[in-house]
Order: sequence, then C-alpha cells, then structure tokens
Amino acid sequence: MVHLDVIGHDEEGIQVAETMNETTTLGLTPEQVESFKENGFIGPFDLYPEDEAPLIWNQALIEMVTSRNKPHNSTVINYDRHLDCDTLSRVVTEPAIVHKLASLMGDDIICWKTNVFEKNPGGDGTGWHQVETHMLYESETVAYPSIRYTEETKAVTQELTVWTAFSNADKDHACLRFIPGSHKKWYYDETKPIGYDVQSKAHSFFGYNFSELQLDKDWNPDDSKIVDMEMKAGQFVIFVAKCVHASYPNITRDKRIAFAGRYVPPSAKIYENRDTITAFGDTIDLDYYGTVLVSGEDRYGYNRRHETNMNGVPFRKVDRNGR
Ligand SMILES: O=C(O)CCC(=O)C(=O)O
Repeated sequence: MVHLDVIGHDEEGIQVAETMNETTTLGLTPEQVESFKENGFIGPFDLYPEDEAPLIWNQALIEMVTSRNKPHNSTVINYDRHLDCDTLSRVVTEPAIVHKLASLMGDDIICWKTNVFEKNPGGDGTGWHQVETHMLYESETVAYPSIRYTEETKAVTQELTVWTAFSNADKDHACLRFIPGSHKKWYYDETKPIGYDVQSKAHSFFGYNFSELQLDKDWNPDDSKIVDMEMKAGQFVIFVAKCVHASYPNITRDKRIAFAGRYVPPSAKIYENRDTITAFGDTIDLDYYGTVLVSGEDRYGYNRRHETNMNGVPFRKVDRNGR
C-alpha cells in the first residue's frame, strides 16, 4: 500500500506530496526503537478495533474446535494453532505487527511458535520469568532449548514475542507486567531442569516454579519500577522474552484471552535434532512442525517451512519494500 498524503518541501520550498509506504507508516519510529532498547518492550499498539477483537477470537475458537487438520492432539500443549486456523494464520502475519518486528530484528523473520494464553475468571497470575532459548522442561532432570541462535545479530534483538489481547487486559483482568531494562541481565537460569506440578500454587509459571531458577534467591522485583501493561482488546505489545515479565491474576468474572506469536530470524535453529517435544506433562510429535516466513528471505534453510497453512491457505508474506 502506498500513501501519497505526506507533505514535504521541494528545493524551492513549495509543498509537494512525498510517497510513504507501509514500512514507514507501520514500522517503529527511532524514538520507539530507543525506548525498546532501554526497556525490552514497546506498546501497546492497535491491531483490531476493540469491539471486533472478541469476534475475531470467537471465529478463531470455532476454527480451533472444528479443525480437521489439528497440528497435534495435545490439550495441554496449546502451541501452533496458527498452522491450522485461518484466522490465526492471518494474525501472525499482520503487516502492523511484522513491520514493527522488522524495525527491531531486520527484514528476515520467521514465526516459530504461537501460544494461546487464556486466564479463566479467578485464574492465578503468571509468575515472574525471563527466557531466551525457550527451554522445554521435560522432567526434573531433562531440559532442552527450543531455539539455538547460530549467529550474532547486528539488529536490536533476535527474539521477539507479540502478545495480542483478544479481551480487555487491565490490572483486574490479568494484564502483563514488565520490569523495564531487565533484559540486560540474567535474573534466572533458564537452562536448569525443573519439575512440573500443576496442583501446586508455588508453580505459578503454568505448572513450573520459575523461582527455583532464580540466580539470587533474595532478589525480588522492585515494585516502584514495574510497568503494568494494561491493554484493550485488539491491542498488542512487543517484548523480548528475556525482559522479566509476569501477569496479574484474573480477579474478574470474565475470561482473559491473549495470543502470543514468537519470532526469530531464519538463522536460528528450532527444535534442533528433535522429533518430539515434552512440556506440561505431555509429549507431541513434531511431524507437523514448520516455521512461517513472515517477511524477507530464508537464506539458511535450517528449519522446515510452511508456505501454506494446514488448510492449504497461503501464508501472507509482508513486503517490506512496499511493492
Ligand atoms: O499471558 C500470560 O500471563 C503470560 C504470557 C507470557 O509469559 C509470554 O507470553 O511469554
């Protein structure tokens, strides 16, 4: 899409229309990039109108329930439904998201995973945590990374999450919380195996107790620094998963619904040498698995890639040159 509505000046000072494409209009400003570098997160941004977002989610739910092409049969591992639900396939490739990611990661971007994050009325908050390789905790003694980064990057970061609210997510409705600047330092050792116990209150990270991984057992987040990311339905926030984050409990009668897309450059190796993955006490076969190139090129070919979703619908690839 090309906009001709930006007014500039020619050499004689006469006003002229300048061309401006999606890359400019939907990307981040230099100030936003600086703010991200400092804080580790940026947002919220509008994606869908507030009144439409719940309807879009209802459509996604129908597709998830009625899908004939489910990527896997696990009910506890809620990964990768962008691969079989057309609505979610569109969400992960939305230009308003991808152009902003490219401002931070460069043009070559794959979506390597998605998660549904629902919090039922009265649901517990998510405990503080930070990750980079998205370790999978198979048992108390076995853990392995989802991602191996094969290169240093010249970009601001090589790993981003886009968390989109499909219901209102204010403090009462379990909004996300961030510790600004915490991505510059490790507070947790994500590589250490930890056990899974869905019944235990202390296991506040979806059945895992991330505080077992805390490097300094006496460390506590400084309340005065925490940013509560209140969001309306249809908004998204971008963050680096190494930025320490958590969410409030849901103290309302409404469900809080969010959908997270995870993105890396194609130089990253996903689920290297693995045929299955185990998490949350369940195991899934990776036969279905593939990444989605949402922008740019994959010059590496390290990861299996899906050009279409499992219903045969081509994934949109965002054109960063605005053609
Ligand atoms: O939705 C939540 O409560 C937590 C989300 C989260 O930790 C993540 O997206 O990495």
